Amino acid sequence: MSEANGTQPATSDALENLLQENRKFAPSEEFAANAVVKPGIYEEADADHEAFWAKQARELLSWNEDFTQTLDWSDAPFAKWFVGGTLNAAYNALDRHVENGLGDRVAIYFEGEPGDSRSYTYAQLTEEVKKAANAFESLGLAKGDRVAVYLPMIPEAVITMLACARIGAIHSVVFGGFSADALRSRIDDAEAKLVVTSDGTYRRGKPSPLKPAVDAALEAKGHSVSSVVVVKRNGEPVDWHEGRDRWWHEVVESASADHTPVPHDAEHPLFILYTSGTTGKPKGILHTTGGFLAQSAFTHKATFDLHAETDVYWCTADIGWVTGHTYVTYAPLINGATQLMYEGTPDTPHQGRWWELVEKYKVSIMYTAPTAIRTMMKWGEDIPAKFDLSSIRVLGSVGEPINPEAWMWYRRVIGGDKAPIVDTWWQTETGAHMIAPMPGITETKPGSAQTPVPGIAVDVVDEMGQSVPNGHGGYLVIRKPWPAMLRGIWGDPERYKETYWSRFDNMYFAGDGAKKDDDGDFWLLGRVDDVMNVSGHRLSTTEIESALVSHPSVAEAAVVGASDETTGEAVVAFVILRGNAVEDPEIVTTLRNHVGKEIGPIAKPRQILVVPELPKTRSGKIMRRLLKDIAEGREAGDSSTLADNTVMQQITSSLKG
Ligand code: 6R9
Repeated sequence: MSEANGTQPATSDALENLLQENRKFAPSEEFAANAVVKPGIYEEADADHEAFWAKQARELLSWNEDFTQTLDWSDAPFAKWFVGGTLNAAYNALDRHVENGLGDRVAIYFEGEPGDSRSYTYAQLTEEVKKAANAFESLGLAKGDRVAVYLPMIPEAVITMLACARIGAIHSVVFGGFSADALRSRIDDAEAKLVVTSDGTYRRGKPSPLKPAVDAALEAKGHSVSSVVVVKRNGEPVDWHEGRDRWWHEVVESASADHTPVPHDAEHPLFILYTSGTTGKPKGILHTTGGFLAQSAFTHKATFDLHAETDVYWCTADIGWVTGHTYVTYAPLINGATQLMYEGTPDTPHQGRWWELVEKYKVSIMYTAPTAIRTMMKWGEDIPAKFDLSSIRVLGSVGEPINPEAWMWYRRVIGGDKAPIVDTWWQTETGAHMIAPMPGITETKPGSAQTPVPGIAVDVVDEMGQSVPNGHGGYLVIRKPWPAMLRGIWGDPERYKETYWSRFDNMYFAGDGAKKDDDGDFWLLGRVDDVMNVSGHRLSTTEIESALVSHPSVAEAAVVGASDETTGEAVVAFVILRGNAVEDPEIVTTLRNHVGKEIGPIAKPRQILVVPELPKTRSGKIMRRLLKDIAEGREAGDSSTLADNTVMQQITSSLKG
């Protein structure tokens, strides 16, 4: 770990706390007896990991052409899974269930923030996707073209993604909270031909616009977009660009509901999803069809103990993040599950909204993030206590390490002290769960993601890439290719190799620190690189720093993630102002808004501290570790390697003043 980055000290504090944790919760006999996954699965997967995945792929997916080779790793680290196989993702998610007599099963219960609701059976959703596929084709979209999706959490988002998959077009979903600039850079990088958006959505009881950001993104000439399809959601007035813009209800609703899915190669690209890396430029993570779907479907079934006939599943993630891709759009539908989709915020119109929905839809599997759980803890347990949560039988967590207190609260208050908690570690890059308990087998431990998913080879290694013994910490790596692994970074194969495969020989380096406890269970300790995790969302320090220095008032900026009780980490920025800006009393607000505009509101620093200098090593690297000490209210640590060791003194006295 570099001197300049400084997550190490925080990591060892976290370790000490976690070592005190020794509670264990075994599944009840009844749960274990009815569980989808039986003991023995680990041995089966260990015996032959390729055979294991081949079996899952054949059992969980319908192939037009069976594959002839499970894994081709001859061009490592570029993997090919299920070579020679062909299939259609949308057919697997929809048509085949209708053909199998499940057309009347509800696929999606949708609940809008204002309280409107609608539901789609598998038959209805299939019809909508066929219409959307025809509509997109009528706009000139063809196999391999890219589509930017900038939509709120409404069924049209899922319909759009599946319609793309059906055609073989590649979707690139951009989170609705990202700015016009962020949207434009993603449109440009993928050279998207079509944008699908909406007039807007509802946020905290008020209409919130989306279309204006698309208009702003496409204002400057030289882009690749020929059509924009607009879903009418909140009815707010929008500007209209004749010839470019079309209403969804005109093009999609009038399209034919007959559409034959064509089979695509197992390695045909399914989607691109941009994620923050350690440099300023987001990476377009590329996923392909067969492997992604196989591991997604398997993990969704195994980790959540899905009984598709009876369960009601709810993942609270937005489709703008990978969790919304794998565990909202694809896996639940591939598995024929019934799921709930909710548009809004958890506290509108009241802080019990989520629990009201659990009661209303009898949600049995809930999947959310630690930041949400901690927020609910703050609001108080008398709020969920007002609702009937007895339908809940499995609780999932994702996005960041879950602290034992939040884990215990989740289990006791939401899970009625009986529902197993599955803490799932994975990434945009891994595509699907990689470390997670199997709820009918694993004795769960508060705060630990515990065991690699069957068929996944996870390890913790030291600086030299040697596996560490139990009871030790180090870097989290993946030793063998896995079906849902990213196939590359869009347009940049070198960066793919460099980012993930260059730190250790023949191992994928995830960027996370982890520890193995005495039982060999995994405990995740956060990022070891310059990526922050704010409410489960990845933000790059570099990206926010470049946004700050792009403002004319800022000479230099350094950003750190400071621990925050609710959001896990919070963005804290240290800036050196240019001479003429020093006297501006509004400067902090101006800069926060500037970051919001450049990247999106989620990236706005919680705090911006104006300082006279930044601590740097002789080689010019900013020592973020020292800034983190200040941001977290500690005495700054060892500053002996600073080029100028009076700098910390200058900073602290300027902040006091
Ligand atoms: C799925 C998702 C990935 C990063 C990852 C890690 C953190 C995710 C976690 C977790 C501890 C968990 N992370 N799940 N850390 N325990 N259960 O969040 O993908 O947005 O790409 O973030 O999130 O640091 O490296 P993504």
